[in-house]
Amino acid sequence: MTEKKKSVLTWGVLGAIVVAGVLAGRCAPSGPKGKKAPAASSDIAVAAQKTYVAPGDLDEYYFFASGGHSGQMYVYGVPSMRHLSTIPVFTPYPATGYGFDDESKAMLNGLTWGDAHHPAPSETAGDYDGRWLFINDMNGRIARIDLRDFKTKQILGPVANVSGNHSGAYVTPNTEYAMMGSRFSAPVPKTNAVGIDKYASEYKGILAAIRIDPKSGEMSLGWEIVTPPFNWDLGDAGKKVSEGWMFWTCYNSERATGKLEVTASQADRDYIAAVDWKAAEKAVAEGKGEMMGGVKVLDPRKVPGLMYLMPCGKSPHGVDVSPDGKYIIGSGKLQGVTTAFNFEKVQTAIRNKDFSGEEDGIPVLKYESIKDAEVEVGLGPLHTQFDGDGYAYTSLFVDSAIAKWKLGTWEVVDKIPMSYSIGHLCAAEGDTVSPDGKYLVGLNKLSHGRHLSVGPSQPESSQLVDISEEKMKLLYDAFTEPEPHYAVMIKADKLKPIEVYPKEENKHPLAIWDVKDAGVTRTGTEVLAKVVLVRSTITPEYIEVNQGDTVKIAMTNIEQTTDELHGWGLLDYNINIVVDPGETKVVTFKADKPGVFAYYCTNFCSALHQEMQGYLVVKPKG
Ligand code: K7E
Ligand code: CUA
Repeated sequence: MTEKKKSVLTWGVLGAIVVAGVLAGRCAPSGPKGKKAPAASSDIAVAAQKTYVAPGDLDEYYFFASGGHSGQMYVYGVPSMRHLSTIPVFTPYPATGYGFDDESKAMLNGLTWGDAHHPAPSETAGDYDGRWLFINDMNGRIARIDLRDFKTKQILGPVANVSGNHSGAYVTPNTEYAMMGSRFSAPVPKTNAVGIDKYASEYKGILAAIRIDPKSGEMSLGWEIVTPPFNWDLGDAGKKVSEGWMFWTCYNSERATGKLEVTASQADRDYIAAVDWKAAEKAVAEGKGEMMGGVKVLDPRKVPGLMYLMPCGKSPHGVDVSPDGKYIIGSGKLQGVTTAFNFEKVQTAIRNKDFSGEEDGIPVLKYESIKDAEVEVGLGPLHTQFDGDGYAYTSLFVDSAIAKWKLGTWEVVDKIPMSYSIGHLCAAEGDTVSPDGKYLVGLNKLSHGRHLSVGPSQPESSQLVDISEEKMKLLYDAFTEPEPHYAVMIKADKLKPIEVYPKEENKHPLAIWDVKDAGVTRTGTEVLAKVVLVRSTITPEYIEVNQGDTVKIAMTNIEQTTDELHGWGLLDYNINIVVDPGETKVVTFKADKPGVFAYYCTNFCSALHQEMQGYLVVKPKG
């Protein structure tokens, strides 16, 4: 290869990073396209080297991004920002057959979408332990993904009384609880259809805790707290010195209805709720909760010490607890500062009854007494993440930038523009007791022409930032499907996913491991077909039933080889199953359409994949 060709090739590789723009000037989203200031080529070369993961090499981190209203979870590698996998959670996903087989269909329970915002890995002593990943759905649900196989294992909810569960799924430092909350206060119970004119008095906010079994990860209803009709927005669990407490932000403490962008911004301050969850546990154990919709609901008026309100800049969004648990960071999202509240001062104010008022009997702590600093981060602070060196990183929606500042000295030391309009941000293990620093991803709401046009439905942009040095440096632009809100970054070596389901672990009652056990049995109008999937045959290759029969197909992929998935797609019946190696899946349906219908393996598995097919014959009724 000539030198010239080589350099052209190198620049081809680097081109992708050029687009990322180490430049990223603060061009307004409406600015002219394709006119970007040239970056210094040395910066580009450094960025390229830092993000380039050579063929065969592996990324250093897993990056789990919520899929927003796609209802899914996207998995990327960092620093390459390559999309590795999509984990369907609240939405059927034909690629993995999710939502088609009996089990996943039952889990979705008729709902075909969700709005998933905040993933939360399980923690032990405040650190990611690599076992599970929880994620909220606005529709009052929470899901658990098992990180052993990257599959959704449980969906809990819709949980009674919760309306618009935005403020989850933050978990406590030893995964005792995940959090929930009502963004849209409603009558409790919701079936009590009181008119909106009674909003201020009859509508109620709900904060909720979902119990997690420490061995199995199984979620169950914990308890709820009934609150004034605020809009509970985000949450975080206390850690270390603040362990045992949960925090939630709210907007609209005005209890207004209609034109909220104006009416809910009248007061100077809204609140961060501070809830002593150990006190909640105790109160529930003492029988102080009232059973409503199958869950114990606590009234803070009847449980003194349960809940306090910390005044915060108006209309706050995120609330984030520092790695040592000392500071609670909350920002009015219309302001230019973020407040660092001091947990010890909160405790002192509680002891001294240093209150400035109350809301329906819930004491409001005095702002001046509990804050340590107002940090001048810039306009529109939303969310904060941390590194291991005592720095905090706050996303600025209005400024479209990230501010880096020091905990304790409150000095803003650096800023980097984001393209464009950053929402959440995610640092490596940046919400744990021991953040890694290194990488930070800005989860931007707009991508705005920094990619080939794909029509009006544009992707979002996620920008990778190097935070290993004093100055933040933009490394890479990745484009993602809508819509990551929050994401978490986990050190890759913490996860040890399996690649096949070991045969000896498959305890499914309908599993078979030998083609001679495959076949069809009938009990009245119920037909059971035990099916073996293995390269390159579906056994049996012919299934005959009568119109009106209930047909149950139990298929086992008897492969024990990595990546040897098989599918079972049944034409005209809208059935699409994908079975991983060593797995058994069941689908039950009514054979209501007479005729001959082909089924075939949908997942390319061998040179003779095309031959992996069969027929379902449905004989018409007499
Ligand atoms: Cu988009 Cu956490 Cu739902 Cu902030 S949330 S940006
Ligand atoms: Cu099995 Cu394709």
